[in-house]
Amino acid sequence: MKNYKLNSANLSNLSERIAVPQYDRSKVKTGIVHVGIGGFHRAHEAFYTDQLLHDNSVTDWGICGVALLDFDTKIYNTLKAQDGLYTLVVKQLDGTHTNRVIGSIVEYLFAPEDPIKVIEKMASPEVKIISLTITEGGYNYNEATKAFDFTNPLIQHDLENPQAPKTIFGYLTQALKLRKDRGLVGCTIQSCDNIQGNGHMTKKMLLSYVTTAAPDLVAWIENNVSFPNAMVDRITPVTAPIDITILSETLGVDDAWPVVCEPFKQWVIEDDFIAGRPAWETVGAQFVDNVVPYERMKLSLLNAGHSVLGILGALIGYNTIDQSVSNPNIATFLNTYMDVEVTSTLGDLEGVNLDDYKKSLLERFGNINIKDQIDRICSESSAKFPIFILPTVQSQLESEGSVQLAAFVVAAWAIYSLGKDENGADLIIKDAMQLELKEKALEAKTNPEAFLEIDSIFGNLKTSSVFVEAYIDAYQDIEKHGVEVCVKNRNANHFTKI
Ligand code: CS2
Repeated sequence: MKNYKLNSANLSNLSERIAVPQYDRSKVKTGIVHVGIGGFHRAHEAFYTDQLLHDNSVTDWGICGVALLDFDTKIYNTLKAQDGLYTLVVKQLDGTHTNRVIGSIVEYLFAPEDPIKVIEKMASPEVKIISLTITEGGYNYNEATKAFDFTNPLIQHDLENPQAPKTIFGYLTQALKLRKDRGLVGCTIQSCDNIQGNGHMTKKMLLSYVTTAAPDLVAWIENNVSFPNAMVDRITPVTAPIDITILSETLGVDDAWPVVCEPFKQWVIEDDFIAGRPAWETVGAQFVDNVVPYERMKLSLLNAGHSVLGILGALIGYNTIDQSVSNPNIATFLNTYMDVEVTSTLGDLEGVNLDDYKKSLLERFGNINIKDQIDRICSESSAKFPIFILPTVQSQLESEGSVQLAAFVVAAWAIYSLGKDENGADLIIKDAMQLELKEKALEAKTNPEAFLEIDSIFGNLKTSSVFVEAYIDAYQDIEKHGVEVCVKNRNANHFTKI
């Protein structure tokens, strides 16, 4: 079998072996600029949009993918070499793979190379939506001050260099300024990140920046830009070298960066698109009036569930989420956490059967084929805990509910932050706050509470004696007996209490 590099010229040769776009990509114009072309975007929004271009023969909703950071050189170069094409490998529960070449990314830009080009693209009249996957940490929100973090050196850089920004806030401000100055219509800025009220957050953070950087623009944004909230979901592990090899050896497709993901996908969006939108509902997205309860459900069950499995599993020495959830003690702990500490905080979720949802999560976590990396899950925990776990703790404290299991996970995170698992092996910790976490984790060895003093993560949680007591108890217990024994005891105690 002859191998072909994945690019436009080779598509017809590849079409006998793999599903390829059936629409004429050369006719598709950019209607969406998307910032952050990592795996998740390519498994989610770009996938839905590919399906839309395919089913509806529309031509005005192609995507221009923007790589914002220096760090993104590799993905930019890959997409450029492959004319924006890549393979989406859906790993089914039965071990089979469904492969499909996605064609919705029709343009790609590398912001550090040519910032003006990116600003112009965002400002161009045919672009109706600027969507974002810039990660939880990318919104520059400080949990302690509950405000935009102007001390961030990159933000200072953008304020001083508006024509050559480095952050999303600098780019959006310049692009919206151009739209206003040119008398153009506004657009929608659509967050696709795992943040409660992600549209609200985007608006709040952008307006904070604009109030300082370009105060005249504030009113225009208020009137001409919409920020729909959305819940996004599809588990997308980091592509492993073996994924590249399998495609090459079984199908003869040489794709330098395929994306792998689970079959499940969900996108629930508020219908608030000031300049129009694609009919994503025709390809499975749901449009609702208020997405906030769905977001809360997903963040505090799925994403928090991931963090629970990730941190506890990492300490035991596991590498993947399925290994962690296949340990019955950990699975019981997670179930109890979801049932006892999370469920009552979710309020009314009309039309959702929470029991089924929780059951399906356990199944998704257990998918042995996707090998979702614990390193991926634990990365940037300093941005994740305040969104995934701490709001639940806050709610529970307010209603005098249990916080025992959440406190246990936070204690495990403090120990994890020392950088060794329980067998003495090094943990790979990737976190923007790595140094501070380590410093506080070291202090916590003699004074466990020290870890809770990181205000930008924990806010004033250290003042809750109920939480602190449970946390210290868990910390000392884990140190003495290890995660697994403690989890087992907690499971048993919990059930006797009920
Ligand atoms: C994960 C998410 O990063 C994480 O910690 O929980 O990436 C998760 O896989 C996605 O949100 C699934 O939709």
